[in-house]
Amino acid sequence: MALNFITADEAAALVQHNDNVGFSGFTPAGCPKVVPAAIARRANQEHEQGRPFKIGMFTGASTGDRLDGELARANAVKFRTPYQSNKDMRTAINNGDAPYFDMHLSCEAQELRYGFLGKVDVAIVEAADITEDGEIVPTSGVGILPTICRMADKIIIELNDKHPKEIRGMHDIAEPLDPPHRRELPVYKPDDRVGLPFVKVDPAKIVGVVRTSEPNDDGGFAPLDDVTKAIGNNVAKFLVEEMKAGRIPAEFLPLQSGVGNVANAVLGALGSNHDIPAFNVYTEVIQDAVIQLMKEGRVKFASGCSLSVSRSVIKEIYGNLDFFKDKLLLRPQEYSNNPEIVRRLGIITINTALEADIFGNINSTHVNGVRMMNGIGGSGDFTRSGYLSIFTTPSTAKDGKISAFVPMVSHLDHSEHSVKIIVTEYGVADLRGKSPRQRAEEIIEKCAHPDYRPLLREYLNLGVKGQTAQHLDACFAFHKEIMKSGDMRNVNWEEYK
Ligand code: 0RQ
Repeated sequence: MALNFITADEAAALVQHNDNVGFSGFTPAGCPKVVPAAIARRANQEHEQGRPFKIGMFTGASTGDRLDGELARANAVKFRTPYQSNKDMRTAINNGDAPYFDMHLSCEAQELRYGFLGKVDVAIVEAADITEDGEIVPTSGVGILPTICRMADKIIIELNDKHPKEIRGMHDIAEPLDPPHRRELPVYKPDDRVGLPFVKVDPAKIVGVVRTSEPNDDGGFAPLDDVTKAIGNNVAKFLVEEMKAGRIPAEFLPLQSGVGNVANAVLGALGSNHDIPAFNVYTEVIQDAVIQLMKEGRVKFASGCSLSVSRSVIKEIYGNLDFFKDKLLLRPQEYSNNPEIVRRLGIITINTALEADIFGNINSTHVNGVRMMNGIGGSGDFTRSGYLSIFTTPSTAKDGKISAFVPMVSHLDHSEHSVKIIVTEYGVADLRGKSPRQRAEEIIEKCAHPDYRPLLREYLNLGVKGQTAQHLDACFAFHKEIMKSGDMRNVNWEEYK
């Protein structure tokens, strides 16, 4: 069947008001780049004519400004799920203009199949290659691509020539059966393949192919500062000690690390610490540091859902496919983040907290319990099932006015039961085998900023008896203080004594 080449505006005309649209990709990698902007233009035109135009949005995770930013600014969002990190989308969510629900990334594809989230009318997917019989080779990010292609009535392809056709073979595409027919997901080692190197769809559903030549967003990383460097080194030192104590096998275990500067710094520190052997990565987001370590022989293999790397690094990978192709594997998020696989492989998980409480509960998503930051992403998929679940955070935010450690988290994403280790620039709190009071003492003395240690010690000694010494009147005093004076250091416990 011949492919129907169309323009982005013609593709946008195939999307109707109220449609639920699934997008490929994971982080800006692998996301469509020109059709979403054309849909946003169409929404603006419809709104000018006094007609409604909004779409439901299923993405893999965060996307680029050309997707989330454009649709948020056009006020074209009927609903949005899951993880996002675009400034304008975040504003639309927190203003109530874009209804948003957050979920664990590994669950999204199955919840679509179970029918929990409604119909997928259109799938818009970026491809490096497409054949007339319906074989789609994804680009640098996969996300929920196989599921939305199978479920959608219509598929629109962005065929992007910035990604060479020769990356065919770098993907492993599969979908599990649904209960009661689900079998194990047979990934026993990070480099095990369980599917096909392409997504196979019914070619009759492909309503149009739009040619593009759009590069991925250029993420880039801030230069390492003293705080991120210290956090990275603390994680590396801790893992070396665990290995020496025999609690991590000598050949080491696969690693997952979240997104951002801290994650990049941690990987860099692990790579340059030669007490740690060359290791494998089983993660969702493969960042620049992994590619650098691969070149140095410190990372042997990386399985992920996307290559979320800067433009110069993606060019380097595509220019050296002979070296990289058998060391990198991109999977759907249902596999890259699957708790069954995470627990089987014994993954060491490293994610970033927005705030933690002194008893070991983590808030990854809500500023002051109210405003959505990004979403839980894959942190829950990995943390709950990990061999050793680590959270990192700078000890303070906003020039020291906010403590990352509070008496009670203002929103809960990861409970005390799943969190084993917390690391800041000051040190490592090991929460394993400790009671809530012992955990609080460990976190205050090892991780909290010295400015906040006396305040947190005083809180712990307000005289509450019980398993967990939470003072129900005082537990949000830090959060109330930031709203009142703008600085948590002004908290005064006298009124609670
Ligand atoms: O704001 O940039 O305006 O100064 O939050 O904080 O320290 O730069 O850290 O970029 O790694 O983000 C948890 C949001 C951390 C992220 C979170 C302010 C701070 C700054 C960012 P400014 P940093 P990061 C894989 C795993 C959840 C999902 C996850 C995240 C901004 O890591 O989204 O782990 N994690 N996914 O000043 C108010 C506080 C604050 C605060 C920090 N307590 N109150 N503001 N900030 N702490 C990813 C995927 O799943 C795809």
